Amino acid sequence: MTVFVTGGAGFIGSNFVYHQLGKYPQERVVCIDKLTYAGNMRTLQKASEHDNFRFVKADICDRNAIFELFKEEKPDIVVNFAAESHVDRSIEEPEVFLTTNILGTQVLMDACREYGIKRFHQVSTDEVYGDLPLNRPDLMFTEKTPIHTSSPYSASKAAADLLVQAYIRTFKLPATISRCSNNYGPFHFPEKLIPLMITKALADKALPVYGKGVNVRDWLYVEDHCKAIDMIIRDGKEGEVYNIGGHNEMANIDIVKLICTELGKPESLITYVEDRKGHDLRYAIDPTKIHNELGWLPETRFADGIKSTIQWYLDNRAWWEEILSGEYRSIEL
Ligand code: NAD
Ligand code: TDX
Repeated sequence: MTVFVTGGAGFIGSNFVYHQLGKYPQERVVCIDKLTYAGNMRTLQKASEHDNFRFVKADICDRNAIFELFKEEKPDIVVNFAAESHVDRSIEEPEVFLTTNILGTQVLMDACREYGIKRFHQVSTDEVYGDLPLNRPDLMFTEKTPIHTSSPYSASKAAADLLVQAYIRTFKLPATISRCSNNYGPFHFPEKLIPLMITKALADKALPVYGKGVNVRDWLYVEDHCKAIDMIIRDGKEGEVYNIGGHNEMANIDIVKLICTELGKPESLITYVEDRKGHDLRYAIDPTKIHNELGWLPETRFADGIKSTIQWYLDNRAWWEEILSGEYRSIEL
């Protein structure tokens, strides 16, 4: 069995690489990553010591390179994590989001059609459903919630989802889609809320909270996401969408205060800054389908996951300091 993991030098993709190599050491994992600012070879250092792991630097939009790799490796399963993933960057510069997130997905699916595949899995996001009001805790996103996007990022992910569904129907591509809530855990790039606040607090720098900090996200420990994807690619039904979420809604400000408490830093570091344009109010995933069909349940309680994540950033200072200094861009393994 050969599994292609695109975007495996990023946050969730790398956690998935380690999950696969740990659980199925006899299977081959080929990581394809362009190494944008979000990709980091240091993250894959341990993986690269594994006999069944191969890293290929390539852009998923590069049709020739991708087709060549499919021809050579004949993957059984492709899991597409590769994407531009940061909402704020999509507001500043939308174009690369459309190129990578939509056209890159198309190239991968065309290669799957050309060379044959057991399963193509698209890693999507809860952001394709738009947002929910803060005063209606009874509402949640199900797989039937209409697509309704807010940012160029979420619009590009939704466009990719529609394209995957078109390939499923038109070309009978054996594909699945998962839409997950906010992840946290090791190797999270320090531009996203949790790692940004941890690394800034450790340096006694201001903690920039957008607006009033009341926006709510549904946080899931990254390993639980990886386990869910593993279940979907092996036992999930072709053509289906699966929501993945932790039933763990938290307001941003409460997360930032918790990080201050855990690190023994004063809340006076918190600085309220201009709100994100089009800022989604609340995300909440209903994961009933994946629970009923595949038996998946989140295993890590937020109280434990956030503690071990903070500890990981304390134990792995070199990893994020190399990012802050920019040195990580020139690492070769
Ligand atoms: P990330 O930004 O940490 O990593 C993205 C990776 O993709 C990087 O290694 C980058 O180098 C690579 N990449 C970017 N453009 C590429 C291209 N054209 N060709 C090849 N590689 C390319 O992102 P992440 O947080 O790990 O997210 C992974 C996936 O999960 C994304 O598709 C994202 O939309 C989705 N997702 C993320 C979250 C979250 O909370 N982080 C939640 C739900 C869904
Ligand atoms: O400095 C900040 N201050 C702040 O208040 C940052 C970076 C964020 N925020 C707020 C904005 C959001 O309400 O924190 C919340 C979380 O922000 P991000 O970490 O940027 O994540 P979000 O916008 O929720 O998107 C994430 O979850 C869905 C991922 O980045 C996406 O890739 C995923 O699809």
